Amino acid sequence: MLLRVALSVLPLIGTAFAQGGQYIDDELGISFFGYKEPAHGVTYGFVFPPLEDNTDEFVGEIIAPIEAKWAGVSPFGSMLHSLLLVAWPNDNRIVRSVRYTTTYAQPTAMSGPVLTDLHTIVNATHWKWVYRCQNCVTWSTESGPKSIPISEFGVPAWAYSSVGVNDPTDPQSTFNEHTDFGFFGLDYSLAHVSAAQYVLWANGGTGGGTPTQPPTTTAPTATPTVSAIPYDYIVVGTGAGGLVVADRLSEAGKKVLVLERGGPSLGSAGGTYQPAWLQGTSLTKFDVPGLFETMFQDSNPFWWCKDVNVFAGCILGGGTAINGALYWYPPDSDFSVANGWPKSWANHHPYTAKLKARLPATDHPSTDGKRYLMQVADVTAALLNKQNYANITINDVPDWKDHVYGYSAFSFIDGKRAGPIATYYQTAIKRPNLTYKQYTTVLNVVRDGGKILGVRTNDTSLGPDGVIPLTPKGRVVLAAGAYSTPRILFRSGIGPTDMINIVKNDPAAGPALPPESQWINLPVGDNVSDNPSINLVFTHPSVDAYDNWAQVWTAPRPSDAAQYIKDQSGIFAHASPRLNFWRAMGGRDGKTRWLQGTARPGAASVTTSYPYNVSNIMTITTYLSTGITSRGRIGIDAALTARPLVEPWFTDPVDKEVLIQGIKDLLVNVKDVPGLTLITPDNTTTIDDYVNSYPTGGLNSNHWVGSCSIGAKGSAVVDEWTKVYGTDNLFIIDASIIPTIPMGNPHGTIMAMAEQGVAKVLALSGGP
Ligand code: 6FA
Ligand code: ABL
Repeated sequence: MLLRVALSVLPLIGTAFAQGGQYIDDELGISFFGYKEPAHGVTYGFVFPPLEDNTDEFVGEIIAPIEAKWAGVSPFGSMLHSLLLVAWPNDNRIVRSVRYTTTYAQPTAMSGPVLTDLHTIVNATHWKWVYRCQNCVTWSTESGPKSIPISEFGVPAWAYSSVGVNDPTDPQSTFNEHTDFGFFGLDYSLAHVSAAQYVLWANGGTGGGTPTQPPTTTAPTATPTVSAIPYDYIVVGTGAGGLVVADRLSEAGKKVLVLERGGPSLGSAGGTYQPAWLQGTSLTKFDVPGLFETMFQDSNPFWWCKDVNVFAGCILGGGTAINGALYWYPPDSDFSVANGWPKSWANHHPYTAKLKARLPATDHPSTDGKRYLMQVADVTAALLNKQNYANITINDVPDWKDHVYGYSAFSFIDGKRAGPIATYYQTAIKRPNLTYKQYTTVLNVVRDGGKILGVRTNDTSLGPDGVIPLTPKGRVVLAAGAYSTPRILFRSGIGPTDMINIVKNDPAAGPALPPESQWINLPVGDNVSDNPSINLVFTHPSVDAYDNWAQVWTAPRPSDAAQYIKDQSGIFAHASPRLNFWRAMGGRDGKTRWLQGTARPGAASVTTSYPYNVSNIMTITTYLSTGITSRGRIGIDAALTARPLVEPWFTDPVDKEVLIQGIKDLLVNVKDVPGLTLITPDNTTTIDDYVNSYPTGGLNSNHWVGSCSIGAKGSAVVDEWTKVYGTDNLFIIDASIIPTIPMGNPHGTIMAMAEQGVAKVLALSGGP
């Protein structure tokens, strides 16, 4: 049992970590003082005779799921020079011993203590060992006597293994190092019962245990702990929102920890994943715009979040590392009161200006200033010209979104993906007051009522039980995205009761929940929207479908590859889109909805009875945008996978009518553009039938917003400061707080929103 790392040194610095309390063992009616460790579900309990009796003994228990091959506890809290109790099940019995060690090697039998088994249970799901330990409170060591601190606060340690001991029949069996360990706080001064009660239990009796204090099941108060470092701000997630927040908080001099569950993406940030043709360069799949379509074609797509059942990036940059990078400066409507924003948000211009200064848009991303593979833009412009659309530079006039088209604009710099990773992340990571931890997943926030004390992660090297604390006035900012932020909230006891109850039933996540009395009921997951989108596939003899992007990874056209490697110019400097357009539309409900189009070479799928030339295919995706009234709900299932519960597209039939009308209007002039042929849908399918039978998942645009909407108390999740209602110091700055679908593909709006959001967090008094 090598309790390595921190167990020998317990520098009792004041930070927060999981704290135990009183509970009743229902089977035995004994009230123990202890802790149910949430990661593995093992309970460690103790009860002592009256302090003044000074009897040098206690009654203890370990209750473990059957998966626990052995479990141990050090009531003193260290591995060295300490009484260590260890047990495991074998053949329906409990095998146990008291151990001791002076080095980080296998602990061996400890002389002095006397163990008596009081109750042992081994069944299909659990094992339980209730014992009396005499001569166990004080023991002698090489440097004098040591005692469990039975009159004050202690920090017991636990150890757990999923690997069995070498000889389970032998109480002194050797075993490998524990697979996990941690600590919890326990106020031993409260862990005493009357002499009569204690004597009953110490002799195998049961019953009589009554709660004398409300149970504390979670983490909570500021107490002594081990090595975890406290931070002023903990930012969870490095997507479009998180990186802006991390940069601005660290710029303001705060001590910031940024936690990201994924690994590196761009070459400049440590990424290395590249096709053979890029070997010898520092360019990765994520850097090269022309590799965008291969995000959907790769045999090992490690960048997707595996526990979110729509596309979401779990990698440095989040969605901005893997997206099409279409980038629009937000129009005023994106932050208007009419679209659900608090009045204090309406003037977004200063924040968009800050964003532009860091990340200017480009509609000619190739480093030589030329545009490449533009046939699709020409063909689509010819169609739109028949319908009185104006040709503009879209980001020059963000508010003009009716009957306009222009070249696709991107968040690329120097012919490479930039987004927030090549900009905000680069300045943030250089600051000594910012710490970045990748491959670290936040499971829940640790809280005492409305006060957040820290976050619990999957990395136990960062703090006891993976808990990383906040400084006394510290704050957490969640930026884990529209699906993962809600999941963190559910796992923290924040959200609708049905979602928290799913967490409660999960063996790993359930025990980390705060008591039900502290659950905070908020509409997390409601009010979700995403653009419904429909693909229209065409052919035109001028179009080069670029082999539908199928060759760009393994066999790129040699001259294009060479040109890109030379100076990041050419076709590979663009993602697939070439042209975008917008128009406004009235609906029979009197509301205005906007329609967006994106045109690109190639197609995700073709369904047609026409013969067609595959090398000439192109797609116009039509999206219904700002103004949609449909809303859905997202949440988690029993596996804690985040998913749509109510799909958000076309819950209002008027949305569908308007999109159908927009498609029909667009197609009216196809016959007027020589050579342009609509192949999907083909002439055997009406537009109404095509839209009505469209697979619902295919309507997904990956633009999820609204699951933690900003707005008024009672109907929203965060207030105008982006603070979660019912909490003192928990904030959200990501797509989830946006109440209404933005006008364009959203990462520009999300980053501008984050500029304004983090400014508000810094301005809100009471913080660090
Ligand atoms: N938006 C655009 O503006 N233009 C586009 O062209 C565009 N294309 C796409 C696209 O092609 C795809 C396939 C997808 C999925 C999205 C696209 N979007 C596009 C949408 C845009 O990327 C997203 O709207 C935007 O990135 C959302 O920004 P957020 O800040 O709200 O969230 P992210 O998902 O970007 O980042 C969340 C981060 O948190 C990730 O890094 C994730 O790994 C991390 N995370 C999640 N759970 C965590 C946890 N428990 N602990 C620690 N980290 C966690
Ligand atoms: C976006 O904003 C969308 O979220 C993406 O779906 C879209 O990319 C990009 N921008 C670029 O317009 C499409 C790909 O072009 C398709 O090949 C792919 O099938 C689709 O995403 C998947 O959703």
